[in-house]
Amino acid sequence: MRHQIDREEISEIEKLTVEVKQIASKAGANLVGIVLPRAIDALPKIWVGFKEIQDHTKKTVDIMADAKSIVVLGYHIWDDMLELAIHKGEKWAYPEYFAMKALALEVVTYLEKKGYEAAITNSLSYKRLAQLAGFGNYGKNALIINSEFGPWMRFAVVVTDAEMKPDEPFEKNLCENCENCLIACPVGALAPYKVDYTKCLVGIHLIGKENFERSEKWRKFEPSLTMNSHLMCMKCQNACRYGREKRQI
Ligand code: B12
Repeated sequence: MRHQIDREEISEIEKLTVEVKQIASKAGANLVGIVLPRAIDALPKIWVGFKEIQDHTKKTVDIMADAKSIVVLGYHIWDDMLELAIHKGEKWAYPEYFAMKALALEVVTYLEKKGYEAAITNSLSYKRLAQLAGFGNYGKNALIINSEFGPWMRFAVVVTDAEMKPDEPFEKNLCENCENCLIACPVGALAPYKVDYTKCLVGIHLIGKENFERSEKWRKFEPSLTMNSHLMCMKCQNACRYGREKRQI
């Protein structure tokens, strides 16, 4: 009898896992993976220390006491136009992240309708979660590299008390001896597996380290299309040998 109950429970878990993955894919996710809270919580917290985020990444239990699964969503950046940054004074808006939020909300709504607790979080390391979800490896450009989409992926994360079947972590190193990204960075912000945000052009904008708007030197890497917008530097992503075919659609 006990054996039968266990099997029923497992099939419920598997059924929900399939359903959530289908909902997310229908909403536009290109990759969906499940990570168990204990897998990420076993790793030490990371100091982010970037702009207003003067904090460590959190443990899943700090976000939801009874968390049982983490849904990791990957969204393909198929065109440079998605790399738009639009500013309003000190604040910045990114269309790619609006898309990610809408996607994550679909998953939250679905789980809540089923009676589970679900919350979008920004306080866990997305890159670690993406590797644990099996999406790709932590690359020399400090981005997750997927064999199909390359680094052209953005992530969103939903923590839930619903039990789901975890995916296997990604274990290969796709970079091998390649250092294209390190060479391509126009400001020398990359060392293998590390980005210096005080040098990275994307970071410089955000921390206002120098008067970027007047800095013609870097303008060519971040062209302005309108009064309040520019495309974020993509040199390290463009240099990657993975994901190029998928951008020509
Ligand atoms: C702060 C931040 C930035 C800062 C600082 C970057 C940084 N230091 O990580 C700045 C503004 C510079 C930045 C720039 C960009 N970012 Co950013 N950023 C973030 C944010 C909010 C936090 C990242 C963080 O915790 N950094 C702190 C550092 C210390 O963490 P870490 O790199 O994970 O550190 C660990 C690793 O280095 C690891 N490690 C070191 N060596 C090795 C080697 C191996 C083999 C392994 C496995 C691990 C490993 O050990 C460290 C400690 O444990 C995340 C969102 C999130 N919630 O996670 C997005 C995020 C990382 N950014 C992202 C992107 C896309 C970008 C940009 C391309 C700009 C853009 N278009 O959005 C550029 C790319 C610059 C680059 N080459 O990395 C994506 C990454 C997608 C991907 N494919 O990986 C994220 C996940 C946002 C998202 N929603 O998708 N970003």
